[in-house]
Amino acid sequence: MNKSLVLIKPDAVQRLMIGKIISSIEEKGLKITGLKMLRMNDDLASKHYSAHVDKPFFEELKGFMTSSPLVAICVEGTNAVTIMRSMMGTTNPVEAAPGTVRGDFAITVGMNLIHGSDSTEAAEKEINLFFSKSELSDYSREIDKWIS
Ligand code: IDP
Ligand code: MG
Repeated sequence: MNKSLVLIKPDAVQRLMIGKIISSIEEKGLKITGLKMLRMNDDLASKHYSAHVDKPFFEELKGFMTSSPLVAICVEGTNAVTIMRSMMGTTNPVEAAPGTVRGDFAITVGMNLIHGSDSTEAAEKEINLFFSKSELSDYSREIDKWIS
Protein backbone atom coordinates (compact mmCIF):
# COMPACT_ATOMS: atom_id res chain seq x y z
CA MET A 1 0.00 0.00 0.00
CA ASN A 2 1.42 3.39 -0.87
CA LYS A 3 0.35 6.95 -1.61
CA SER A 4 0.66 9.38 -4.49
CA LEU A 5 -0.05 13.08 -4.79
CA VAL A 6 -1.98 13.60 -8.00
CA LEU A 7 -2.62 17.05 -9.47
CA ILE A 8 -5.26 17.66 -12.10
CA LYS A 9 -3.33 20.54 -13.62
CA PRO A 10 -4.88 23.89 -14.68
CA ASP A 11 -5.16 22.84 -18.35
CA ALA A 12 -7.14 19.73 -17.39
CA VAL A 13 -9.47 21.77 -15.16
CA GLN A 14 -10.03 24.26 -18.00
CA ARG A 15 -10.66 21.39 -20.43
CA LEU A 16 -13.40 19.93 -18.18
CA MET A 17 -11.39 16.82 -17.36
CA ILE A 18 -11.75 16.79 -13.55
CA GLY A 19 -14.50 14.16 -13.63
CA LYS A 20 -12.78 12.00 -16.23
CA ILE A 21 -9.50 11.85 -14.28
CA ILE A 22 -11.20 11.23 -10.93
CA SER A 23 -13.30 8.48 -12.55
CA SER A 24 -10.23 6.77 -13.96
CA ILE A 25 -8.58 6.77 -10.51
CA GLU A 26 -11.72 5.27 -8.94
CA GLU A 27 -12.29 2.76 -11.72
CA LYS A 28 -8.72 1.52 -11.40
CA GLY A 29 -9.52 0.70 -7.78
CA LEU A 30 -7.29 3.29 -6.12
CA LYS A 31 -8.71 5.05 -3.06
CA ILE A 32 -9.07 8.82 -2.79
CA THR A 33 -8.23 9.97 0.74
CA GLY A 34 -7.88 13.71 0.13
CA LEU A 35 -9.36 16.04 -2.47
CA LYS A 36 -9.36 19.82 -2.93
CA MET A 37 -9.31 22.59 -5.51
CA LEU A 38 -6.82 25.39 -5.02
CA ARG A 39 -4.78 27.91 -6.93
CA MET A 40 -1.05 27.34 -6.62
CA ASN A 41 1.03 30.38 -5.70
CA ASP A 42 4.70 30.98 -6.53
CA ASP A 43 5.84 29.69 -3.14
CA LEU A 44 3.96 26.39 -3.44
CA ALA A 45 5.14 25.97 -7.04
CA SER A 46 8.77 26.42 -5.96
CA LYS A 47 8.37 23.92 -3.11
CA HIS A 48 6.46 21.35 -5.13
CA TYR A 49 8.88 21.59 -8.07
CA SER A 50 12.02 22.17 -5.95
CA ALA A 51 13.91 19.66 -8.14
CA HIS A 52 13.24 21.86 -11.18
CA VAL A 53 13.78 25.42 -9.89
CA ASP A 54 17.09 25.76 -11.74
CA LYS A 55 15.82 24.27 -15.01
CA PRO A 56 15.35 26.57 -18.02
CA PHE A 57 11.64 25.73 -18.18
CA PHE A 58 10.90 26.53 -14.52
CA GLU A 59 9.48 30.05 -15.09
CA GLU A 60 7.17 28.68 -17.79
CA LEU A 61 6.15 25.81 -15.52
CA LYS A 62 5.49 28.14 -12.57
CA GLY A 63 3.48 30.52 -14.75
CA PHE A 64 1.36 27.66 -16.06
CA MET A 65 0.78 26.00 -12.69
CA THR A 66 -0.28 29.28 -11.04
CA SER A 67 -2.43 30.48 -13.97
CA SER A 68 -5.71 28.88 -12.91
CA PRO A 69 -6.98 26.49 -10.20
CA LEU A 70 -5.93 22.86 -10.00
CA VAL A 71 -7.30 19.86 -8.15
CA ALA A 72 -5.05 18.07 -5.65
CA ILE A 73 -5.79 14.45 -4.80
CA CYS A 74 -4.23 12.10 -2.30
CA VAL A 75 -4.45 8.61 -3.79
CA GLU A 76 -3.78 5.38 -1.92
CA GLY A 77 -3.43 1.79 -3.03
CA THR A 78 -1.04 -1.06 -3.67
CA ASN A 79 1.69 0.36 -5.93
CA ALA A 80 -0.21 3.67 -6.18
CA VAL A 81 2.91 5.61 -7.29
CA THR A 82 3.79 3.26 -10.17
CA ILE A 83 0.19 2.75 -11.21
CA MET A 84 -0.52 6.49 -11.36
CA ARG A 85 2.68 7.08 -13.37
CA SER A 86 1.62 4.47 -15.92
CA MET A 87 -1.94 5.85 -16.10
CA MET A 88 -0.49 9.36 -16.72
CA GLY A 89 1.92 8.41 -19.50
CA THR A 90 5.41 9.79 -20.07
CA THR A 91 6.19 13.45 -19.33
CA ASN A 92 6.33 14.36 -23.02
CA PRO A 93 2.93 13.57 -24.57
CA VAL A 94 4.63 12.95 -27.92
CA GLU A 95 5.97 9.70 -26.47
CA ALA A 96 3.07 8.89 -24.16
CA ALA A 97 1.26 5.64 -24.92
CA PRO A 98 -2.32 5.65 -26.17
CA GLY A 99 -4.65 4.86 -23.29
CA THR A 100 -2.78 7.15 -20.91
CA VAL A 101 -4.04 10.61 -19.93
CA ARG A 102 -1.13 12.35 -21.64
CA GLY A 103 -1.09 9.93 -24.58
CA ASP A 104 -4.76 10.42 -25.33
CA PHE A 105 -5.34 14.07 -24.45
CA ALA A 106 -2.10 16.13 -24.38
CA ILE A 107 0.19 17.47 -27.10
CA THR A 108 3.00 19.42 -25.42
CA VAL A 109 5.21 18.86 -22.38
CA GLY A 110 4.27 22.32 -21.11
CA MET A 111 0.59 21.39 -20.79
CA ASN A 112 0.51 17.72 -19.92
CA LEU A 113 -2.64 17.70 -17.78
CA ILE A 114 -1.64 15.68 -14.75
CA HIS A 115 1.01 15.27 -12.05
CA GLY A 116 1.76 12.12 -10.08
CA SER A 117 4.52 11.64 -7.49
CA ASP A 118 7.56 9.81 -8.87
CA SER A 119 8.47 7.92 -5.65
CA THR A 120 6.97 7.12 -2.27
CA GLU A 121 9.41 9.60 -0.68
CA ALA A 122 8.32 12.37 -3.06
CA ALA A 123 4.67 11.46 -2.41
CA GLU A 124 5.05 11.93 1.32
CA LYS A 125 6.70 15.33 0.87
CA GLU A 126 4.16 16.46 -1.73
CA ILE A 127 1.10 15.26 0.22
CA ASN A 128 2.33 17.22 3.25
CA LEU A 129 2.71 20.32 1.07
CA PHE A 130 -0.87 20.18 -0.17
CA PHE A 131 -2.82 18.65 2.72
CA SER A 132 -2.94 19.08 6.47
CA LYS A 133 -3.51 15.93 8.54
CA SER A 134 -7.15 16.86 9.16
CA GLU A 135 -7.82 17.10 5.42
CA LEU A 136 -6.89 13.45 4.87
CA SER A 137 -9.40 10.66 5.57
CA ASP A 138 -8.30 7.27 6.83
CA TYR A 139 -11.10 4.85 5.94
CA SER A 140 -11.61 1.39 4.53
CA ARG A 141 -13.90 0.35 1.70
CA GLU A 142 -15.87 -2.90 1.49
CA ILE A 143 -14.77 -3.22 -2.15
CA ASP A 144 -11.07 -3.27 -1.24
CA LYS A 145 -11.13 -7.04 -0.62
CA TRP A 146 -12.04 -7.48 -4.30
CA ILE A 147 -9.29 -5.18 -5.58
CA SER A 148 -5.98 -6.07 -3.92
P1 IDP B 1 6.62 14.56 -14.60
O1 IDP B 1 5.49 15.55 -14.43
O2 IDP B 1 6.29 13.51 -15.62
O3 IDP B 1 7.08 13.97 -13.29
P2 IDP B 1 9.06 16.18 -14.58
O4 IDP B 1 10.30 15.86 -15.35
O5 IDP B 1 9.10 15.99 -13.10
O6 IDP B 1 7.86 15.35 -15.24
O7 IDP B 1 8.70 17.68 -14.92
C1 IDP B 1 7.70 18.34 -14.17
C2 IDP B 1 6.82 19.11 -15.10
O8 IDP B 1 7.57 20.18 -15.68
C3 IDP B 1 6.28 18.34 -16.31
O9 IDP B 1 5.13 17.57 -16.01
C4 IDP B 1 5.95 19.46 -17.26
O10 IDP B 1 4.71 20.06 -16.92
C5 IDP B 1 7.07 20.47 -16.96
N1 IDP B 1 8.16 20.34 -17.92
C6 IDP B 1 9.12 19.38 -17.98
N2 IDP B 1 9.97 19.60 -19.00
C7 IDP B 1 9.54 20.73 -19.60
C8 IDP B 1 10.01 21.48 -20.73
O11 IDP B 1 10.99 21.14 -21.38
N3 IDP B 1 9.28 22.60 -21.06
C9 IDP B 1 8.18 22.99 -20.35
N4 IDP B 1 7.72 22.32 -19.28
C10 IDP B 1 8.38 21.20 -18.92
MG1 MG C 1 8.11 14.78 -11.70
